[in-house]
Amino acid sequence: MKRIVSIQDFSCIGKCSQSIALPVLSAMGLECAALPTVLLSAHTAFDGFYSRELTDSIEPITGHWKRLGVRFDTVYTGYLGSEAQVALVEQVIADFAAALVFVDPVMADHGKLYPGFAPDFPARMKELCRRADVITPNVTEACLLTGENYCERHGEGFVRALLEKLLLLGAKTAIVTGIRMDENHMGVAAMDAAGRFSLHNTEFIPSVFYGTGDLFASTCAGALTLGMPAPAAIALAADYVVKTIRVTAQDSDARWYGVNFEQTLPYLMARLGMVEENMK
Ligand code: PXL
Repeated sequence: MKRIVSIQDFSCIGKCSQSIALPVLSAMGLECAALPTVLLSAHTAFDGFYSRELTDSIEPITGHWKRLGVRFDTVYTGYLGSEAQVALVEQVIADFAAALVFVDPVMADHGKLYPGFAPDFPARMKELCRRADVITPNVTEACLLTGENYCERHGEGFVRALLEKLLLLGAKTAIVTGIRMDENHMGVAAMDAAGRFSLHNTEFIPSVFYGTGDLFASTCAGALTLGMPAPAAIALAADYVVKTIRVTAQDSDARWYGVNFEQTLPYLMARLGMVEENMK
């Protein structure tokens, strides 16, 4: 069985980060080791959240894993609480020499940094992106990483330039989520080091749910770890997110500030050929 280490926060309430990565990667048939970076009562969109950085625990945990001789096929990083944590994660990447390093530079959305991130955090995140095989910023994060101006409508020229600038950071494949070329679609654009460009458009559903970026990243990291080519991994992850948003939008009780991905795991597994065709 392939093994992936997911390095991001644990939010007790609000579906995001580890509470998405663990079930999604498990459903995909991967063993997921979770290294929590921050413990939060609820994710940062909730007023008055309690947060405790677990920076001091990272080295003791990974030190134990090293002594045990644990190996990972993929290192997958998401929400990191501080620049000190970025440095520790760089060390994890160096120590475990995984075949795939997947960095989701979680720090911002809708043109703004998430609460708690200092304005110079993106510069540090850029350094981490250098060590990645694959990076998956949303448009806001991609603009912060490249110095492009954030905008809400994206022509192909803008998207290609964004991807080219992201690749200059050093990753082998850059994937940008939340591309809005027209009213009715939302897309995921990608470019690899050979300059191959792809755009996967899905229906745009006008609702805002937290954790959709995490759902995309977990699914995409899982699919790449399973050996899928990048375009297929992107299509699977984007389709799964849209299916999940559609289901969540119908739930008048969807109050936990996250998407109901639990209800759509059978779809994901069916797409992977893990359950009966008729569950698609
Ligand atoms: O979904 C990204 C994310 C991850 N972790 C925490 C967050 C957010 C977005 O708000 O608050 C703690």
